Parts: sequence; C-alpha cells; structure tokens
Amino acid sequence: MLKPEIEDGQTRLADPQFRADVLAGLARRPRAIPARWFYDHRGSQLFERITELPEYYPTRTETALLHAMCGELREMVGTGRAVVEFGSGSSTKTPIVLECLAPGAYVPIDISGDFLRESVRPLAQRFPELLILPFEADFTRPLTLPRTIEDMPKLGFFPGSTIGNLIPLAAIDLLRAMRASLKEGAMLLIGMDRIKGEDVLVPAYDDAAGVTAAFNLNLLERINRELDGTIPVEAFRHKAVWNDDRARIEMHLEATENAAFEVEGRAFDIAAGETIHTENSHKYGPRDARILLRAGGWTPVREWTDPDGRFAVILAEA
Ligand code: AVI
Repeated sequence: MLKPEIEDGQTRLADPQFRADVLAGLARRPRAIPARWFYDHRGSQLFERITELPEYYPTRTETALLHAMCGELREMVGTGRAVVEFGSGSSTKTPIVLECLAPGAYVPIDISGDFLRESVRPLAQRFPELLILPFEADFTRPLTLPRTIEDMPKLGFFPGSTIGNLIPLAAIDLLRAMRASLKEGAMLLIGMDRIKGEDVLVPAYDDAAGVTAAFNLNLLERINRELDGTIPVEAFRHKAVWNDDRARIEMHLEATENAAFEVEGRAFDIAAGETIHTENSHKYGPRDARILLRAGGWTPVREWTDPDGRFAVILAEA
C-alpha cells in the first residue's frame, strides 16, 4: 500500500514509479536504483551544495565558460528565442544565458515541482519583464511544450553535464526526445564533462566534506521516508569509482556489514561488501561528444572549452 508522506507539513503519496524502481532495483543483481530519484527536496538542496564544493569543478568551469562565450553565443543564436531548460535549478548558469540572449520566454522543466517553483522565484525578481513558464515534467520523454511559445524558435539549454548521467543509449534517446519536443529550427546548448585523470575525477565525486556522501545516502533515507523502509543507513557507505572501460564515474552505496531490512513490506538481505549502484556520470572526449549529438539528431555547430579542457559547452542545431 502507498503510504502518505509528511514532508514540509504537506501530505503526499510516494511516486508509484519510485516504488517500482526501488523494489525492482533492490531485487536485481547487480542492485541498482536510477539516479533520478536522488532529487527529492533534500537531495536537490544537497546537490546545490555539491556544485559549490572546491573539488567539484564542473559547475565553476561551465559558469566561467558561459560568461566568456556570451558574445559569440548571442551572434549565433540571436535574441527572442524561447529558452527551454531541461532541469531547473542551475541558479548560477540560467541568469547568465537569460542576460546574454534576452529570450522571448523561459521554460524550465523539472521533475521536482517544489524545487522548480523555488528556483524560479529569484529569476522572476531579476527578470520582471520575462515570460517564465515553469513546467513540472519528466523531460526524458517527448513533451508538448506550452502553446504560448509555439511560434517562437527554441533554444534547448541542458547544462551541468546532466547528459552524462545517462548510459549512451539513453542519452541518445533523450537527445532525440529533446529534438522532438523543440521541433525544427531549434538549437541546443549542452554542457558535457570531458574525460580527465582520476586524481581530479574521483575527489569531485567523493569530497572531503562528505556532501556527496550525504547526497548518495539520502537516497536510502528517502526510501525509508517514502516507502516505509527500515534500511539501516549507517550500515552503508558512499563509494565513487572511475570505470575506465565505460569512461564514467560510478557512485555506489556499499554495505559495510550484513544488512536485513524491509521496503514496503518486502524483505531484502544485503551482504557486507555488496553495493547498490546509484549513479553513472559519463565523460566524453571531443569526438565522442560530437558523435553522441549526431546520433541524437543534432548537428554540432560550435564548441567552447576552458583553457584546461576540463569541460565543454556545445551548440548544436536540429
Ligand atoms: C547532475 N549531474 C550532472 C551530477 C554529475 O556530476 O554527474 C550529479 C552528481 N552526482 C554526484 N555529484 C554530482
């Protein structure tokens, strides 16, 4: 039975898809739960803190790049487009693009309605003339965008290297879904993290202050909160490893002792040393990134990188 969830003084039902993904993910081998479920209210807050960590270079690097490339971007994209951001909450990056491109409308799309509304508030204050249309949806599927922006050319904005959280096949599906949602004549501005040494990559996902660990472990706390779980969270530890074969950082939750627990009345046993795979963060070399975009139906037209080649922002057209 679905359990009403009390959070922030409001009564909610757990998402049936969350329930299905958790029960199936804990039962399969290797155990794995999709990373999209990190982002409840607390998870979204923790992610914002990650973006400010000294070890987590992507946000800082991409933000500096967006500032530096604004002139060229504006020349190539023009003004008056509807900027459709896939995933809201890039609190530092969104204003840079809105300031730079003076769009006709801004449509942030996010699965977390609460976080969406929260992140839109300061933007509405900062850009009082701008038409802002927050859209609560799962953007991994093709969407029908608000009719108000039907006649405006679109610029999809997908910063943060979020594309890297999908396996390549799903990334291609997402790029195709974006193309289908944005339609002919659209452009896409996308951030992609580059392959680099483990000495930089691993600390970025296993920071000294333990914020990424808290972000990962919050998934277990969320399961306990929303799915009537009895997971002993203290029996798990955060683990981040570089998988060179697949060019990705993997995050896992490793049991440090045998753990027996229930979720929604279903019993699970996890042996010490076993892990629950919670996230992939794929990194792309320059050619890999371009091939991925082309496979997703987009033609790359311009690419910007920081001086150290850590991160790339790519402009593509449909
Ligand atoms: C949202 N996404 C691009 C982040 C990343 O870098 O893969 C999520 C993240 N996980 C741990 N740290 C950051």
